Amino acid sequence: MKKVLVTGGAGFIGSNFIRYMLGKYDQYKIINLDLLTYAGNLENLKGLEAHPNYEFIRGDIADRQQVDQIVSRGISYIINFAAESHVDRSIEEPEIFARTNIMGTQSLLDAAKKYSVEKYVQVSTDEVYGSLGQTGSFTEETSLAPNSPYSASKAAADLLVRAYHETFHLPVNITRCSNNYGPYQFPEKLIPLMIANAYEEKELPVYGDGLNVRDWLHVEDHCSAIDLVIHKGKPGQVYNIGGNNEKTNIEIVKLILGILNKSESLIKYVKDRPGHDRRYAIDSSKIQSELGWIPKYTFDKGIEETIHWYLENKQWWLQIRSGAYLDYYEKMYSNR
Ligand code: NAD
Ligand code: TDX
Repeated sequence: MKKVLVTGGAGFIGSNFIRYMLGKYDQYKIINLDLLTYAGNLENLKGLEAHPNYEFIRGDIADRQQVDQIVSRGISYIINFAAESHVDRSIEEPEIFARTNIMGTQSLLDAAKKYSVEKYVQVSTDEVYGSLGQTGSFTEETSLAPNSPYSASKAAADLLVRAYHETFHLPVNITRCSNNYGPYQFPEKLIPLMIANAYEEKELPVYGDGLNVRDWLHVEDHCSAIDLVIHKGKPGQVYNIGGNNEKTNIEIVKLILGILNKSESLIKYVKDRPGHDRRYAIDSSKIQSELGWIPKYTFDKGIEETIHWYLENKQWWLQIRSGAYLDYYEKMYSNR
C-alpha cells in the first residue's frame, strides 16, 4: 500500500481532499500532518478516526526533525496544503506566514529530496500572479506579482519548489487554484462568513466598493484536479485550476441574502483591505487539455448545496464562532 502524506489535512481543502481520496481509492494510506492552528479542526474529519487507511499526526511542517521522521517511513506522494491562508491575517501578522508557508515548504522539500518521493505537489494559489485589469486571465506563463504578505509567501514557496526541480530533479508539480467554496470552509472567508452573518442577521462587511472580482470553484473540483496532477502531472509543470466563474463580491453577497431570504439592509460597506487585488481570472485550459480535468459543479448548483450544508451544520460553525475566532473578528471589524 502506498503512503500519501497530506499536510494541512484538518483545514478546509485538505479535509475535503482526504475524504475524496479515501472515498475513491483503497490502495493509499493517507497520513495527515496538521498543526491544528485556529484553522485546523478535527471535526472536519469526523467519522474517519478509525478508518484503516487514515492516520493523523499533530505536528508542524516547519519542524524539520518531525517531517524527516515521517517521510522516512516510505512516503510516495506529498501533497502540501498546510499554510496560513487568510489574506487579512497576513496583513496583521505577516511573520507566521513566512515561517509556515516558506520555511514549512522548504522542510518538506528537503525530506522529499532525501527520501526520493515519487511526487511532491505544492497547492498554491492564483493570488501569486497579482491582480488583473478588466480583461484577460492568468496563464501558467504569467509573471508572479504577489501583493499581500500571504501571496508573497506562497509565491516564495512556489519558487523553492521550482528550484528543487531544476537543481535536484525532484518530481514536483505546482497547482494554482482560484477561490474555493464548499463544506468546512472556515467562517472568516467571504462565503461562509456571509452565510453565517446573514443567518444570524448580523452585518455583512463588504470591503471597498464590493466590485472586486474573484473566480469561484467548488472544493470537490479542486480535489479532482489535484488527484489528476498527482497521477498524471508532468514533473516540473505548473497547472492553473479555475472555475471560469467570475463574480463580484457584492453579487455573491446579494445571492446569499436572496437564497436565505434576508434583507439587503444587512450589507455594510467597510474600509477596503489594504493592497486589495481587484480581479482574478484563471485560464485552466492546460489542465483540461493535458490531463483531461472536467469540473463537475456549476456555480448555481454548488452555491445552493453549500448554503444548505451550512444551514444543516450550524453546530460546526457556531462552535468556531463562539471561540477564539470571536476575539479576532471583533478586532478586525470594530474599527472599520
Ligand atoms: P485552511 O486555513 O482552511 O487550512 C490550513 C490548514 O493548515 C489548517 O488545518 C492548519 O491547522 C494547517 N497548518 C497551518 N500551519 C501549519 C503548520 N505549520 N504545520 C502543519 N499544519 C499547519 O486553508 P485552506 O483554505 O484549506 O487552504 C489550503 C491550501 O490551499 C493553502 O495552501 C492555500 O494557500 C491553498 N489555496 C486555498 C484556496 C482557497 O480558496 N481557500 C485557493 C487556492 C489555494
Ligand atoms: O468580510 C469580508 N468582506 C469582503 O468584502 C471578507 C472576508 C472578504 N471580502 C472580500 C475580499 C476579497 O475580494 O471578498 C473577497 C474574498 O475574500 P477571502 O474570502 O478573504 O478570499 P481571498 O482574499 O480572495 O483569498 C482566498 O482565495 C485564494 C483564500 O483565502 C486564499 O487562501 C486563496 O489563496
